[in-house]
Amino acid sequence: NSRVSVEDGNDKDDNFYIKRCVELATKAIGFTSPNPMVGCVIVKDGKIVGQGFHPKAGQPHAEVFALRDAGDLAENATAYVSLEPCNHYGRTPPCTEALIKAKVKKVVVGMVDPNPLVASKGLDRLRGAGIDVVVGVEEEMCRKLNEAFIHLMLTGKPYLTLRHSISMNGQLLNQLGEGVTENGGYYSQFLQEYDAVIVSSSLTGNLALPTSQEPGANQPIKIIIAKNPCPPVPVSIPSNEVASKVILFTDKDTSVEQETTQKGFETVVLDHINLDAILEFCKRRGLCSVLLDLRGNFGELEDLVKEGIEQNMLQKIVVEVLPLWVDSEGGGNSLKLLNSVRKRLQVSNLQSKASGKSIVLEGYVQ
Ligand code: AOF
Ligand code: ZN
Repeated sequence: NSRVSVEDGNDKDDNFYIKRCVELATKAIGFTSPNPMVGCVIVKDGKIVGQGFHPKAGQPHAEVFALRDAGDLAENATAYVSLEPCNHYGRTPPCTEALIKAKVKKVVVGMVDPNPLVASKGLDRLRGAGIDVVVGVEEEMCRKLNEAFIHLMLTGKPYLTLRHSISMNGQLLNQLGEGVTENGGYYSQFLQEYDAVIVSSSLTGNLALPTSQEPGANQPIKIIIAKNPCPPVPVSIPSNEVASKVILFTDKDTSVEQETTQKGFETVVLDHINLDAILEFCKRRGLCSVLLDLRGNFGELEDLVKEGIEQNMLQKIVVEVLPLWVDSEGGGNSLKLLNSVRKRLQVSNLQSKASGKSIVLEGYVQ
């Protein structure tokens, strides 16, 4: 075991173990909302003697699983946690007390918990009990892991991402590229991170509703927007969709055909369909991350996109570029939709990756 100390006094092993915590935490990707994903390892004499992650809201926290796993070996050990241990009674008791009781010597934390109920109080409690505490190891990685949770805690709003596909000549496409929806494709991986995905009712026709193909993946709740000027266009939803996973949002001027209402999907009727109301609904349901997915005949989503951009409601934008050059016929609604919005957005940390035959761009709205 070679322990190398770096200049700021941060032990390189600390980074290694916090990365391991993040890796453990992601085993519960998509399943923890409204809670964050958290991982914990207990290390003694350079060896991992216990590990755990938070699987789901209502279940024990990462520290509890890791301490159980370590048993008596936790005494005088170092606990690594990707998020500050909580110091409050929520659905579960405080992790600080569990760590103190287990007599750990030191706690290394990835980032402070933005939850106002915790917000450094967990660190204070541990220090008060004579435990050595280090904070801010691999902080960026820990933040990225829980960007939706952090956003919700700081703003009180669910995290909102806009996704769309374009051709090489910059036309909006209503299709996805080859290979991206399959297991391992960006779209399949990306979907499992979201609690809800908003799609147009036309997606329920020939195009399949968004489903992640990752084994055992979280499947986001599908929020179907059924909105039509006159005459109302029928909404048909494949019967293989589990009713509890579909919520229909409509307005009082749209008549949803009987065939659909009979399927028993939860239906929310608003005076006017708007993003703010949908996000508020999601928040009340404990849905922290929402994907506005421009697929199908996304005319029904046009006002939502405009509202999202004009009211600065977007946190992330994902654009898939397909290796296609299309004419005005093949390009869905063309860029008219997005260009009609009178607002500039600054995007930061733009990153690209290849998936299937497409290139995917991802950036954060400042
Ligand atoms: C931790 N370890 O693994 C998680 C933490 O209702 P509860 O008891 O589940 O508490 C939820 C809050 O606890 C959540 O909002 C966040 O602040 C923190 N989550 N804390 O020490 C964990 N998941
Ligand atoms: Zn806790």
